[in-house]
Amino acid sequence: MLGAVQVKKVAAVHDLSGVGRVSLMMVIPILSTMGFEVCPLPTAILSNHTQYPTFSFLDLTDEMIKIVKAWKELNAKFDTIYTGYLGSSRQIHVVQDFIADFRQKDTLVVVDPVLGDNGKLYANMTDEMVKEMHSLAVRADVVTPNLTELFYLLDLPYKTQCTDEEIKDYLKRLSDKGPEISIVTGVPVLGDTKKTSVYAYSRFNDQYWKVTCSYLPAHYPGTGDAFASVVTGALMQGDSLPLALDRATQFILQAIRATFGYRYDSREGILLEKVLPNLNLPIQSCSYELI
Ligand code: PXL
Repeated sequence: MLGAVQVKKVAAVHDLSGVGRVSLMMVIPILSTMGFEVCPLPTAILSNHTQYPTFSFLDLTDEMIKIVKAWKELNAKFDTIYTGYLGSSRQIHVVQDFIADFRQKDTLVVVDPVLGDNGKLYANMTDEMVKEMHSLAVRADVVTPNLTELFYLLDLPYKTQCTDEEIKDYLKRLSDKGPEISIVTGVPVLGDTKKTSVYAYSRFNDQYWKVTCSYLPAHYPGTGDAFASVVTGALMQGDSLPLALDRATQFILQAIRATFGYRYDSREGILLEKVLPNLNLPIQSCSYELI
């Protein structure tokens, strides 16, 4: 309609961590840069992310209930609901109710099931959280675990040496529980330690995709948040799934390359500020494969 507002809204259900770039401090700049209004529903406030040895932690479950109630009274509407790090197992029920209340026919629901990395749960995460996160993930349209989180969600032992066929089977099993699209990040390439892949399954056309890129030997917290944010933004912009995967993978690689050469405490995360404008450049080359 002529003159109607064109800026889509995304409700972003993530924590706010003051130091170390993760969660809302990734989600807000990335999705704003990609042209969307971000409406945060903060899950917890932390001094810094939980990969530092100490942190303060304020659980916002009770406040979230009030925020959701106020949003209902306002009749707020969201094109997308995108969840990440959650603060307690009880809170996951609040998030499920929020999704049930605000989901409409065309709402995109993205669940990044933030639980752990490198085969281990993050500090503060419990088996109860894993169970609840599973019940949230199966309600998503798009789910974006890393390899560790994928194994936790499927209740399988963690391993890093996986064939294409195994990953395809895991993604199919996850999608069979509900999500239209299942994506897994950070899968080491068999026999090549200098490469890493992301894989995705789309139930709609029963297709599997893979994007492989260079792996640099450094660990930066928050890259999963950045990846899921770019995938969310790309899908909201109307990109196909493989294009969204390619854009997110290339963006993370650019960000890691922009960070890697410095003398720097990697716990502070990728230097997002140096690469944000890249999100508005046309994609230079695609490397996705149908597998
Ligand atoms: O990037 C995932 C993440 C999000 N939020 C908090 C975290 C982490 C990972 O460590 O600690 C608070």
